[in-house]
Amino acid sequence: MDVKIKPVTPFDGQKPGTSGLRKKTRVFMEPGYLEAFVQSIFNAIGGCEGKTLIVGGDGRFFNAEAIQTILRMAAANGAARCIVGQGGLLSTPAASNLIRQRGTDGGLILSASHNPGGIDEDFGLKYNISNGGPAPESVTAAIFDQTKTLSDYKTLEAPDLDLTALGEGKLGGMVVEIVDPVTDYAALMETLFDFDAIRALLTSGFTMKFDAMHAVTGPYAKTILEGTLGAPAGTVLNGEPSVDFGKGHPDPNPIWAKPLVDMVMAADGPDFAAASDGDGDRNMILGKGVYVTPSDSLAVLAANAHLAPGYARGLAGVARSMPTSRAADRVAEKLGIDAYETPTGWKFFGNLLDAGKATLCGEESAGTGSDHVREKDGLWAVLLWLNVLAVRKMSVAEILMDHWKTYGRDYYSRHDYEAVDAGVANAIMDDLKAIETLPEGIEKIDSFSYTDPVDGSVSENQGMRVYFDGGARAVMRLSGTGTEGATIRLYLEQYTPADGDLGIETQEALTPLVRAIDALTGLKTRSGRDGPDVMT
Ligand code: VG1
Ligand code: CO
Repeated sequence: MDVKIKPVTPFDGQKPGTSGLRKKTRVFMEPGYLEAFVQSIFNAIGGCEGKTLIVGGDGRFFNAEAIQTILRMAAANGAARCIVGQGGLLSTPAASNLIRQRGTDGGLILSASHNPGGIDEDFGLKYNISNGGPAPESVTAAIFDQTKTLSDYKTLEAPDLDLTALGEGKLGGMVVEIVDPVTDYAALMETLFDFDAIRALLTSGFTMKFDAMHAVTGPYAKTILEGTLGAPAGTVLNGEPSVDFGKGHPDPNPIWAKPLVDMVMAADGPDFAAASDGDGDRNMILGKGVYVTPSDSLAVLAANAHLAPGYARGLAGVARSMPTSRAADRVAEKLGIDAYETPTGWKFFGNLLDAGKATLCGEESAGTGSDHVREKDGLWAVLLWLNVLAVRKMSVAEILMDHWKTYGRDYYSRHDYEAVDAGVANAIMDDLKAIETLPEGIEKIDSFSYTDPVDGSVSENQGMRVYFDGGARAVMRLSGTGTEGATIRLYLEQYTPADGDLGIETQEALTPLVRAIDALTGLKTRSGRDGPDVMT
């Protein structure tokens, strides 16, 4: 085997963010850039000698080339085996599942998730540990440390491998096993849900659409929904993965998945619709005439999960990221189970899931998941919703109203100010932190700090929380997944009890909060914007 040691000068800024390293594709394509980051991962995990790794990605531009580079480097670093999704494809939850099912040491997932793909768009890479979850902060910090001092990387002089044929091949001393990306994941779903009940629903005249947004879930959704569950052909929209996601944003929210939203809002629209993102870990849930906010979706699923076989035993606890609305906490309280509030990013749920403290987890950013893997899981959320709909025999709108009439409603929206000058964004955050005298109507302002209840690790500065008199809350934090300037995220939440007005239009219900935050921070003036770029 012809191992080459190649010198490399450290690159600035290879610091993993909320979910791995995300940069412009052209940055990842700079000579040595990807290699430096991959070698830093390998060094940080104590080398690759004898290890087995899962490798796959969302199929975006540069996915195929990057996988070849990673495989050569894994072989040169002494890995025993790499298990790769056919064609280089693996959804993030499917990769997490394979890491667990195959008992591997970890995996490398190539994705920039919901960010657009293409040579002038975004690329990303993250490392997941042996529990199947994103590397925790201790590991990402070690990776970042390595990137600062790296002097060389190891690779192999070898031609590209054919990733299209299933089965085993060799790259130097390393076995490369190409697996179908869907099979194991689909089998896992079948253990969790009542497929017979869902099949009966989907063949009863109930109509649904699933928008794969030209991203990785197309093959998964076609196999499971149209194949196993008998939904008619054409249920899955935009089901062919493409390197640039059909030039769209593969982001399942009312802005980027507007055609789907328009469809369910029409009188002749489907009973149920859903979408997933670039790498298949996010979900958007819609019913005829309604959009279910991700925070509400988590709460509804927590209240109804026991209706699916995989959760019939009940839930151990529910965890949500801090900016996610407190709707799930109300369900946990009623169920008499623990509710956890973690920083943004799925890596913070890993310990709670491993320790059996939480069964369901969710984020306001369209991420929902459970202890079946260690990532959020878009199709899983869709199947759980379908299972609940099949059992309760109610529409999505009825289930939502019934939920609010039981628990009250947390009006909720996130406002994003994208590509803001980083200096301005940081100053807005710093000034908010420095406020000493609370203006009238504000009860408390604090900076969220999290102590992991399992390993005691502390994560500080995870976002500013503003609590208003009367129970409303606003959260402000800077995005850790962007690739241009800073994105300010403003999360707004107003609770109305079960006997209050449950039918107000969301943005209208939140207008007073928006005004109060603007008065407090000068957000619009200072960012030079009339309003947010995106509201979800
Ligand atoms: C965003 C979301 C966060 C999510 C993360 C990764 O992070 O807010 O909830 O975990 O993306 O999701 P940030 O730091 O930009 O707010 V994905 O589907 O992009 O891997
Ligand atoms: Co994603």
